[in-house]
Amino acid sequence: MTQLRFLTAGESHGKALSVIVEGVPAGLPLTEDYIARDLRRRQGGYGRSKRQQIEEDRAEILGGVRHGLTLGSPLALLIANRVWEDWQDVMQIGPYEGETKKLTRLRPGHADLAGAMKYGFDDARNVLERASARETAARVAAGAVCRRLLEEFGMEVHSHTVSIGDVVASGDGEPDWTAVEESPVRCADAEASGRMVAAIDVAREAGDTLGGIFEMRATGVPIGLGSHVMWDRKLDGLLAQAVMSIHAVKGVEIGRGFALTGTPGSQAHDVILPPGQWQGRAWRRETNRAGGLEGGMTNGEPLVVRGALKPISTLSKPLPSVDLHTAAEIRAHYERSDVCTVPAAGVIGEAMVAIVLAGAMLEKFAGDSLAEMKRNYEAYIRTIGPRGETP
Ligand code: EPS
Repeated sequence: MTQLRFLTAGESHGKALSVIVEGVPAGLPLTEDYIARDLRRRQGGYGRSKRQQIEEDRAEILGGVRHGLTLGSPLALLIANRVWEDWQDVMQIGPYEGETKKLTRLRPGHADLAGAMKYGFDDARNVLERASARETAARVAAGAVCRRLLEEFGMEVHSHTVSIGDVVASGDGEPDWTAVEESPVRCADAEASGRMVAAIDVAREAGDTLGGIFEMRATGVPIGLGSHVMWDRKLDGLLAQAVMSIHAVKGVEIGRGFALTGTPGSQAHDVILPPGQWQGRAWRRETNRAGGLEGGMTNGEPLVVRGALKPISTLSKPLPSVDLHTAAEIRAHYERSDVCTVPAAGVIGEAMVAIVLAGAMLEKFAGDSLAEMKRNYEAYIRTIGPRGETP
């Protein structure tokens, strides 16, 4: 059984989102304010819909914490949906006497059609309510808990926007994280940031949407998380699944991933430096093209994972489609929508990376309490020098 697991529940316009996180060790300091910071970051970013002006996401801790410290029991978190006030009829939980309008104008690119076929629905609302990326608020709350755990081991997870539409940020390597957080599109390149905002304005004006690429970077990651021995223990595979599961993601890349395919092997790998150049940390590399992962394991370099987000499928100038009931040609459904969610996707990506890393840390340094986990971690760290020096 995995050491750490989480489950989310709740519909986009239902009463609330909820999440249970199980496997967090006892003794971890955790507050609602800490989780709120990431929830706020997820709601930001230029190009979001009016929905974000309605919601003010905050996770209430319902269980698993006492006097500011986790108990080792499951954490239960609740995020209210403010829109619920206006959706109580449409989303009523008990049997409904009246008529609510069925949603039948299928949106190409959304889960509407396949979901309705699979679950036997004649109302696509039953699909879209859960397929909605609103669910990522619950993931980000779970991710914040995991981030808190990782911090105890000196690990940090950041993200930034690499591209939106055809505007690509310049610069390689670690961006200035303060500049990222200050940018309306979470991009450290100020000039590209301005052009991204302009591109979003053009798309909005045209009734269109924009996708892009977001990148997560985790630092302080110890060597040896994950494993080479079995396919479902490889950390790169677990990270790929986690990031791919974010709504609208169509591609995941680790390190220089796709670009390496056009590079000879002599220039594709990360030379292992001699101890004289280690600067305080064992086994330094000259470069980090592998994105901190070799053989399905972390190699001590920063983890670099990218996600490719397709443009949002709900368009204010809807695409041609057909009706779910009659198959008549119509235009797809539109109520309101985001124009671009790449900045938010980075924050969600951080959460997914933090969740996978926390799981890998718990697998390797298992402990029922944070103190026990730290003892296991420190004992391992003492063993990772050159074998001739290992105690
Ligand atoms: C979404 C549609 C929009 C987004 C929503 C995701 O919601 P609504 O239909 O209420 O305008 O705003 O994202 C969020 C609510 C959120 O918090 O991220 C979709 O169809 O995926």
